Amino acid sequence: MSASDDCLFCSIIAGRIPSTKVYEDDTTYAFKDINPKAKVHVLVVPKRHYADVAELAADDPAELAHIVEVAQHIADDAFHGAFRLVFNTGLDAGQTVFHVHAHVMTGEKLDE
Ligand code: DGP
Repeated sequence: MSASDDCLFCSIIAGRIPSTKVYEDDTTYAFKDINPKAKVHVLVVPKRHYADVAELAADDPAELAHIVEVAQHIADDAFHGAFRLVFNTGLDAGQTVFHVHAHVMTGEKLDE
């Protein structure tokens, strides 16, 4: 779970790679997805490096709960509190960046 220089999202959190910040606090960073799948599509990540949501849940469940709170705040602002939360976990589930990230999709009525 150590942060690595070659982790894309560690580089974004550190500001070495630009991103459009939506929210930040001591433990958590949120930024717009580069390839949005909804009107509002934000990635919420812990600043500490964990490969996926299972690793985060095992080591720091409070941070996982906090990520859900941040998602709720984003949706409260964007779309009366309604949102979709997705954690792709594992290559075969479509995970491409191995720093855990919640996809928060909101801002419009979503397909079922
Ligand atoms: P996943 O497939 O679940 O690992 O999602 C990775 C997401 O990360 C994908 O929706 C696109 C997004 N993404 C990849 N590279 C960048 C980047 O450099 N900047 C931003 N803002 N998003 C990125």
